[in-house]
Amino acid sequence: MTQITTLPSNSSTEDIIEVLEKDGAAIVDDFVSQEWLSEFNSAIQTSIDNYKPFDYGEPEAEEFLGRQTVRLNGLIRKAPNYIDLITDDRLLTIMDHFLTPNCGQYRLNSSEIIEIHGGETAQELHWDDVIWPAHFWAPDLLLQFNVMIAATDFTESNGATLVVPGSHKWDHSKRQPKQKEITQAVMKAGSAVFIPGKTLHGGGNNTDGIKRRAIVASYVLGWLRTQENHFLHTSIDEAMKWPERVRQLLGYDLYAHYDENIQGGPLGYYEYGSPSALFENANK
Ligand SMILES: O=C(O)CCC(=O)C(=O)O
Ligand SMILES: [Fe+2]
Repeated sequence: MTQITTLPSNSSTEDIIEVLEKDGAAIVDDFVSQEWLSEFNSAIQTSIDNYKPFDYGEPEAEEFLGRQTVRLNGLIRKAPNYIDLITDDRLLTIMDHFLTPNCGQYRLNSSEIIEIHGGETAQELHWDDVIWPAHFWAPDLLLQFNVMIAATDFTESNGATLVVPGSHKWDHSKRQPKQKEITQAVMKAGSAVFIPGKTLHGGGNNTDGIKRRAIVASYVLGWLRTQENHFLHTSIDEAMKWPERVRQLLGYDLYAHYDENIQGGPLGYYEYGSPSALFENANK
């Protein structure tokens, strides 16, 4: 039976990167503190209590996103301490390693709650990079990197994420996982599972009715469109109060990069310059 390597909370980013390079997945125990998690969970609870199912449109989208699953995005607005997560030094070091070889600057792609309730069926195994056509043109180019924090315990019976370690190196058009190659990200609340965009994975089925809540922070190459439109969850006045790095991650920057390996930009003009001009007198 295959397993995801679980690393202790004091692991170095080098150790985490080594496992991720080899297996395409890793769990880090106690990645966030219990204090941070309870503050986050209290802040988000109102939004979860007020949740009204979205109309996802196509039945395929409904099937994929889940009929017994509460999903929310816009976490930057719904839970103020989400900012600490997306600017966590360890996360950014790992993103620097995996994403900056393919771009100048990366951005936050999506911020999500995925709370799987009783009766939810397993999500189709997939790789997250598939939402950009570039995935099919350049199947080996990593576009996006997903980190999921367990906001409740993830167990075999409440929908812990299904993961296929090693699948980041497969030719996905040729190879399907065998049952024994699929495992689950079983972990305690506060732990994190790292899933780069070429690794096969999917939400698990919930047979015991105990709610399984994940906090997602995914990052994407800065020259691709982000899955979530972060601007619409905030205002310039609110963004003014954030640290500059948070604004950059949310897209209030100009993407430009020119070196011998990769060239592109400028993208994201505001008045033919960087949107950061809007914040010139704000906190750095
Ligand atoms: O909820 C999970 O465990 C995984 C969800 C997922 O992979 C997705 O929605 O893309
Ligand atoms: Fe996914």
